[in-house]
Amino acid sequence: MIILGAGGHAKVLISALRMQSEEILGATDADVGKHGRLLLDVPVLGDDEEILKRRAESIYLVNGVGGVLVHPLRRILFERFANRGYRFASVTHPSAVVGADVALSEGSQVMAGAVIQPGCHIGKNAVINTGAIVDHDCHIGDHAHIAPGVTLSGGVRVGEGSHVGAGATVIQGIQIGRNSLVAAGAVVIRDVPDGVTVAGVPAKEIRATT
Ligand code: JB3
Repeated sequence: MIILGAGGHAKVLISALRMQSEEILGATDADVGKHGRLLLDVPVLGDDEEILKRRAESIYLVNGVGGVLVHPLRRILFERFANRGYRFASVTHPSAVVGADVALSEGSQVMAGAVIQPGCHIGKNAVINTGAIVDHDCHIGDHAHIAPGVTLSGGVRVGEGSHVGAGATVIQGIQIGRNSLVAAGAVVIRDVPDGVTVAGVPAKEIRATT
């Protein structure tokens, strides 16, 4: 496995992968100042050219860049390498609880202490971060990020590329559009359209995201 990015999110992933004894060749990073250093015990090999030196079928990639909306680098990296035939591993921390018949898509990441109840779909390259609760029959779109401590009640849909901020609560059956941002701590009791930011209790639209 090779991890893309050598920052905070990558460190958390390395910790999860180590608990499953996965072999990690190294990480890549755009910052030359990190090249040759260690992230935990994993060497930073160089930039993303290090990946292209290896045949797509010979390695799995792990997307170590966490951010979704401010700059959609996480999505860009996933698409750049997936389009060249590279495969992204799905990572689930051993302490996460993943219910029966949950569908985890390519490159999805479920962090420590997260709970995903039955009937959920987690899209490609999506993150269910530390301690988040995703209750039954939720649909999390590709490239979406559910931040630490979020609670999604039953049957919530989160659109592609959206970010639900730390500690937010979304009541049952709500639909959140694509590329939208739910601010940290918000309580969402109405549907959220595409491309907007909502904040507060109850959450209200405060601006367009893009
Ligand atoms: O809130 C939590 C629990 N986690 C946050 C996570 C979701 O997002 C975390 O606190 C941070 O806010 C953020 O983590 P992330 O994405 O690891 O950010 P940072 O620590 O800044 O590391 C990003 C790394 O990606 C940096 O070392 C960049 O140099 C590197 N990078 C930038 N462009 C790149 C590229 N790496 C590769 N391989 N390729 C690039 O094109």
